[in-house]
Amino acid sequence: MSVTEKAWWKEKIIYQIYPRSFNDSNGDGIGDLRGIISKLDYLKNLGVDIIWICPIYQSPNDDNGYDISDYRAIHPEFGSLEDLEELLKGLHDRGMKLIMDLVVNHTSDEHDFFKASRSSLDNSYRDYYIWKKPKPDGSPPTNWMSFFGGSAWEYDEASKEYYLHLFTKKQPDLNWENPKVRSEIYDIINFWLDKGIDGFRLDVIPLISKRPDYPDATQDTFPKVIEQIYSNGPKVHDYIKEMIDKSFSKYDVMTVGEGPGINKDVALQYIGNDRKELNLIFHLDHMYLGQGENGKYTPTPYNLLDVKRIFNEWDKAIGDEGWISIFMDNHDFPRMVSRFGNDGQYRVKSSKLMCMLILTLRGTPCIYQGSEIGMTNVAFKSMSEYRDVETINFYHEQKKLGMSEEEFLVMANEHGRDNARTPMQWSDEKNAGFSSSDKCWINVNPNYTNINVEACQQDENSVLAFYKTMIKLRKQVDTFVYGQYEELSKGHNTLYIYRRWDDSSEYIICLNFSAIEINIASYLPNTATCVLTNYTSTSTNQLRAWEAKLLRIN
Ligand code: ISL
Ligand code: CA
Repeated sequence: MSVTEKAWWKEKIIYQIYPRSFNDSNGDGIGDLRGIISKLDYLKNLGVDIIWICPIYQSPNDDNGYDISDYRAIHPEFGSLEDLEELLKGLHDRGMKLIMDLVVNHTSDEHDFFKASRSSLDNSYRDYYIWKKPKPDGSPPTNWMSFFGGSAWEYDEASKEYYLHLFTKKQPDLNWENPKVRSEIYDIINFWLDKGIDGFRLDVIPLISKRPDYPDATQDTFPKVIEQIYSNGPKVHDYIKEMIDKSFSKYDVMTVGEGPGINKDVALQYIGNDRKELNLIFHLDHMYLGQGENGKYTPTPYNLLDVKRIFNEWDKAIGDEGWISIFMDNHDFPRMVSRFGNDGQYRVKSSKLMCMLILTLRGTPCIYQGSEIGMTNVAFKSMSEYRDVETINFYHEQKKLGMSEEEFLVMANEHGRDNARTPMQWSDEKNAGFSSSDKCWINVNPNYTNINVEACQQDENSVLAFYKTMIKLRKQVDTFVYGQYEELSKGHNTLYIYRRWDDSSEYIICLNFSAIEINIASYLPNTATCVLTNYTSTSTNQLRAWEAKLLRIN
């Protein structure tokens, strides 16, 4: 049997915090660092170890902090540097770790670098960003589309050139070809690592190297365009290696790359043990399922077979040579119980099923805030409730094409990023206990009266209780971390049954992604004992509606 190298970041469990929506300590309607500090015991008790916190730096918030105007300053709405240091100490005192978000493909257009860069053609910061002349007819240099709709090029009247922004026009892409840019970035990374943080999640890291010939996009879906044009440029590995060499290698920290466009065929170039690049990645193949020509607002159908195929192919492609994170949602995608489970009648059952899935697949689990209580998509009633720039931009585009608000809302309520960004539901009190303010930055999901942490804590069969049990189990049994993986239910469109095994033990995980009860005897050996199910009683060979069963093979 082949052997996987051991590492602390393979054995621990990541919990992702979206700070604006986690907990508001001072009643201004915006979550903040002191709000997180006051929930550290909750997190410890849940059993998670690595807290990844989305950007908290100075930012005009065009993309909620993913547009940074000062990398060394904390945004006052989140608190101060002292608060961050206290948070870090609070985590370390509890034996937990902190990783921050590093967004260095682009800055805010309000960053001093960009202000200088756009000020004139001969400013010394001009080539910190990517400027190109228009085509002879005045149109943008390429047909590239931004991730958030419209052209990825913005015309600058003063200098008569376009600058590149793969995201919003307030997020100009840095020019990594320029060694001065790279060295500024390494200084920023070291500034934070010197404070003692435990690593970074590297935002859109495969996008930092651009194709020098700037080819037009020709693929027919947006995820394919990402692979063809935006991701995995020719120098990306030189840059990552240099970054590791100049900063990360000097510290015992983890690096997790966010990987739009990193497919299974190129993954090992980033995470292969021999490459000395990133520790692990969040690949987005399963998240991008269903995206058509212009992305999520031109949807295409998919099903469980596609999800399983992606997990199977990735596991095979990586083997013992590298490592990934396992997650089914984050701040950019709908809530996993609404997307892959059943958030109606079977919300509790299917939330537990999703929990068993992410905690028993092969890779470091990442739990997004609120999943542990089964939070769902929100179904806003009006576009005025939406805050996300992506949703709003696409709305304006679709409106021009004749779509009504009602029609667009149906799509936004299914695909929009704000589904995951409504405030954490702590209790059935005002604003779900998230904030004492009369107005939160985004509305609370009205289902908080029923779905909240306090209610879960009073119920021994709650989603939260199930998470705690699964987290303990994952940590007790090495097989779930390092063991091999194989799907047993290939070709079945509602069953996901797989085994995890090593020299010491073997488990079979049986997940029913439907409300139809089914006999699974043909998948099981005679010697299976049930360790855990999301039902209160056990049943031998039947898998009931949305049942998740963990079996030990003796
Ligand atoms: O959000 C997405 C789909 O709706 C993704 O395509 C997302 O844009 C992509 O995964 C990159 O995401 C990251 O960088 C963005 C930021 O808006 C996201 O929040 C972040 O996770 C730009 O910094
Ligand atoms: Ca606040």
